[in-house]
Amino acid sequence: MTTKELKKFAAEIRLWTLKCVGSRGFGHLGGALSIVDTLAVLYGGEMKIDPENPALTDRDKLVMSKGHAGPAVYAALALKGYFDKEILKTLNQPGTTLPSHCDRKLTPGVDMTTGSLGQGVSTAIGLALAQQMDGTGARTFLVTGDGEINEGQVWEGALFAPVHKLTNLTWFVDYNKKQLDGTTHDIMDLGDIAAKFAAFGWATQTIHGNDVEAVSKAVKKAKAETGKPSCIVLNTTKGAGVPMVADIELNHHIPFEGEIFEKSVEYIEKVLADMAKEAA
Ligand SMILES: Cc1ncc(C[n+]2csc(CCOP(=O)(O)OP(=O)(O)O)c2C)c(N)n1
Repeated sequence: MTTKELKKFAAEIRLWTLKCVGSRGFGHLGGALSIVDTLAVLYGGEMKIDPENPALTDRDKLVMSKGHAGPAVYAALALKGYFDKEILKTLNQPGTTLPSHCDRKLTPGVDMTTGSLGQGVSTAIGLALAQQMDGTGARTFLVTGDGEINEGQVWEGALFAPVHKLTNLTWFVDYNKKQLDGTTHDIMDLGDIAAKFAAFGWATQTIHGNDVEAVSKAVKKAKAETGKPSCIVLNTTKGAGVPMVADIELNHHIPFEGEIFEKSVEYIEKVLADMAKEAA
């Protein structure tokens, strides 16, 4: 996809993330929106996948370790054709295939069950190691939150991957500077994240994580890396792309119905309409 197409895809993911969470009336919207541009780049072409065949054995895999960002993943999957977009409006309802947190057994296209923060690092490393042993050339992409990397388990994985030269593993840290009930600075300051990963033996990049062009370049660079796994620190905004959500100070899990829902959808629909006008 071109940069313009990626921007449009990101806006569409945002729109359907809003509709998905809006159907339930509340949800983890801030951290879902901050990671949308990375999802747009990955599902927009950087990941080797086949929506017609979600179980393709040598596919690339995504582990959304911050599993509460499920609605953004589901929106990307629906837009890629894994399932009907209307299913997005069944989020967390009884019998749904879309629980609030990612579940690989329920949702076509979801590669790993997540939600217990920190654990996705270990499972992503297992997947990457297996891909390497199989020699298919497939890759694993891992997304953690910044609050999530307060978990001790994460740092065992950070140590393991470079030792085992998992060059097929790319770890995105969604550095939106907020966690559940405050800032990462106030709760347990992370210091220089990239420097910590570099010290563990990772190839590191720190980029603007809500800029599809920057994410796209960074993923290509990570793919070209030899001998080291890659960590991409994404400088993002919690609620990115939707001011009605980004402007709420504590926007981790918010009520999302009525006026805020309508204004947010209206906002993104206008973004998409402006893009269409510009393209015409
Ligand atoms: C092991 C574990 N402890 C606590 C929680 C509850 N919880 C869900 S999201 C969250 C905050 C995560 O913050 P961050 O990783 O920064 O996510 P983001 O801001 O990107 O949404 C917490 C504490 C959990 N899911 N798993």
